[in-house]
Amino acid sequence: MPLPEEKLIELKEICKDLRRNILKMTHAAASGHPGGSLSATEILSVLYFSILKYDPTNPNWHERDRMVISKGHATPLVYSILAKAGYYKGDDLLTFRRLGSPYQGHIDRLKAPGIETSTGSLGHGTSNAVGMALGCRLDKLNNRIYLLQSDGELQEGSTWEAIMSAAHYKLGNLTAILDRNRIQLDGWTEETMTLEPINKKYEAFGWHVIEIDGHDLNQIYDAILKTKEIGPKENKPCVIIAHTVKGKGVSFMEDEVKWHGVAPNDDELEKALQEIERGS
Ligand SMILES: Cc1ncc(C[n+]2csc(CCOP(=O)(O)OP(=O)(O)O)c2C)c(N)n1
Repeated sequence: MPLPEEKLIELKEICKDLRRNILKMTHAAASGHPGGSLSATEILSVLYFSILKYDPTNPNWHERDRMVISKGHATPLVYSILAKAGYYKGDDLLTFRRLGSPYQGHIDRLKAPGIETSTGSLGHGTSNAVGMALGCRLDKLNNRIYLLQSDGELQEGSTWEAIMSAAHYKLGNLTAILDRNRIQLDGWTEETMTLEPINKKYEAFGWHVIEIDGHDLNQIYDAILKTKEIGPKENKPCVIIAHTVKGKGVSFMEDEVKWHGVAPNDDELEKALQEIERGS
């Protein structure tokens, strides 16, 4: 099912705004992770503004959906989106990565409201999400657990233990979205440690798999709705393999390994903001 036209327009504007913030925050901090924030912008925008059940005035609302961000370095995106969702005023986002700021370089659930679980050490989010899915099922909650995974962290063995247990426990309330941007910290995943065929691996582990263009808002929305139906019907966890581009939206950052963890300087910021403005 496609997004309503008005929603689609709204989400496109939100994505532009988030991209501006990602660039400004990393520029102000002179450090951070723009590449993997820009690749996941559409995924998290659809989740936070069309799918997830939450209440920013009551972050611990028991019935909420759980959103686990396993790629805990994508902080410029996560804080920008939580500010937009109403968790923070957002006027202090430029304190990002400063001593004492709630907006630390890796997400910390004790510092910033709306963070479901602290991550940053890769390979922990999937097992956290599995535990939450089991807990919510025990509590008979009518909610879902969403998990944003990175492709680099599929090289962590603990991730596959969690993937195996999700299928064993028939966690139909769990949807993972894999940000398949093909680049990790200092190289292409397939050169560093081959991951493919990812779809067959998930299938072999008992998951339902959907593959999409991870920058197409309609495809993201439609795929998530499908997992909400298929998961509980087949008693299976679902994964959406979202094919994305690291650094998406800024021509000189796209598909460039360097921009995993480097901040733009003054000139680069200006050029990048102009590109975002033009929507090119
Ligand atoms: C256990 C662990 N080892 C190493 C690192 C250092 N590190 C930070 S990000 C990263 C990889 C980034 O690639 P990916 O996980 O695919 O993230 P994305 O491209 O989506 O930003 C690594 C190895 C880490 N955070 N955790």
